[in-house]
Amino acid sequence: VCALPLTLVPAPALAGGAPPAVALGSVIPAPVEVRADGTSFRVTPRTVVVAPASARPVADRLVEAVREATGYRLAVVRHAPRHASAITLAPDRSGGEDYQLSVGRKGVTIRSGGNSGLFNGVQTLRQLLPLEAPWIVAGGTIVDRPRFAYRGVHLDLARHYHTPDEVKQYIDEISQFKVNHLHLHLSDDQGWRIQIDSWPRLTSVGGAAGTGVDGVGGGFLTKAQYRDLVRYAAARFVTIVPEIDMPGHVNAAQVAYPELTCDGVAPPPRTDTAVGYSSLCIGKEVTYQFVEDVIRELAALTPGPLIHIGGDEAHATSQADYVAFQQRVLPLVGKYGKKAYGWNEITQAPASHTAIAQYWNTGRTDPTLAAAVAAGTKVIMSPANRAYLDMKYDPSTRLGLSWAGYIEVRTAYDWDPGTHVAGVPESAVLGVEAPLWSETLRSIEDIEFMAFPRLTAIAEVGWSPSRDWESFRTRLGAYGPRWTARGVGFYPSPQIDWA
Ligand code: TNX
Repeated sequence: VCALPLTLVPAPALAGGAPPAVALGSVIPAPVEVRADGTSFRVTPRTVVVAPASARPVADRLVEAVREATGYRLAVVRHAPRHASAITLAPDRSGGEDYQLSVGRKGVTIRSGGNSGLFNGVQTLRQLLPLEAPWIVAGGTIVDRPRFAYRGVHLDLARHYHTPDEVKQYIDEISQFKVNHLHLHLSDDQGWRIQIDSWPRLTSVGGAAGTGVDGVGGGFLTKAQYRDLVRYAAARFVTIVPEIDMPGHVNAAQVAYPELTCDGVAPPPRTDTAVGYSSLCIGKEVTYQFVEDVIRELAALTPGPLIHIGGDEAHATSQADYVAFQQRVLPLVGKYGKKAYGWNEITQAPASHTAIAQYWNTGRTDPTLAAAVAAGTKVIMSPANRAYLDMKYDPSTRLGLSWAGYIEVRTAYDWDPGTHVAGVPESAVLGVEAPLWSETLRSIEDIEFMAFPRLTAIAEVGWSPSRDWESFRTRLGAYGPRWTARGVGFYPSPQIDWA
């Protein structure tokens, strides 16, 4: 069993054969245990994928990945013919996301108790396949499991709408790093991005052309498109977490439905990037009718366990009103069978003690959060000065904001979610999430430039048991050509020696 840095020792060549181009441990996020044994396996057009019927969905992803890498269309069979060269998916009794990958002369075996674990093993195998022929994989064994159950990204569709195809492209990329949640920010002051049948003007007005920062963009997801996205993500073991932000960040809803303001007068549409000026009317009953309708329809669209109700930056809501609102709204999520998730401000309300708080502040202490944690609140860590993918890398970055500082790759890597905030022990932390707000982002190219390579740092923080910057930067430098080959325009950080 090697410690992290040793996993980078290349496996020796087979006699007479070409050496494996990728060391067994050259994987992001770093696996828990790596034992290279000096053998190797070669993928050929006659290699078969062996999988029981239950693992067929993972086998299909594996076939797709091998075809993308090598051009070979491997057959999927239930039982391997004798002497066949095989990649075998083998269910066993281990935990759902854990997996074991063994590579020997005759084949590769990925074992896991769950399809999510088999999928994780497939993602590891993808990184072990060289970028070019010969398709030789280093021999040995990897035993791997996640540190945290929740490893997420967030994407803001409200400030600029991003199409279902763009979201799918992002899912394809994030799932390769074992990221398993995608939080979609579906409403904000500028726009409303999800069809709600009981309040149709939310999208006919709030999702119209021009409803984006600087009047650029507009659009929304129909329920059919949303369901299709949920299915697409699920096939890659990514759970979509929908967010409707309230009681602040609601200007677009109030433009569509003036009864959601206290004076009943529609505010002007907003395409600037100010925050903290809008609030639902806490004392009006129609507010709770609206909120309940939205939560009910959202819950019906959501197979996953979580609904995010926002709750950030409600500067136009008094503290007493804010708490009164959350005391009523957080339990509504439970009424529709889901667990409530919100930005860390929700911890001001006692009803958050059965909810999940997303820590986005930049400090290392937060007495309100710590008190909530002592009372039962669970936490997902997104400290803005570490995990925000919309912060500029340095002052010259053409996209992004800088209110939480500049975040180079090492800054995103060098922190520990289990000790980051006083009074929030690892046992209270469900995981990490890397938000990507889109005030300055227009296209999938913009998304990719801000997310990569930094997201891989957050993914490793969430998955791997320990961090080792030198090992990480070596593995990341070696990974770069894979993005280039797929046309992903990543930021070529000067902290990394790119291959
Ligand atoms: C703060 S982070 C916000 C968002 C902005 C973001 C920009 C949070 C919960 N709220 O409204 O888009 O900063 O970085």
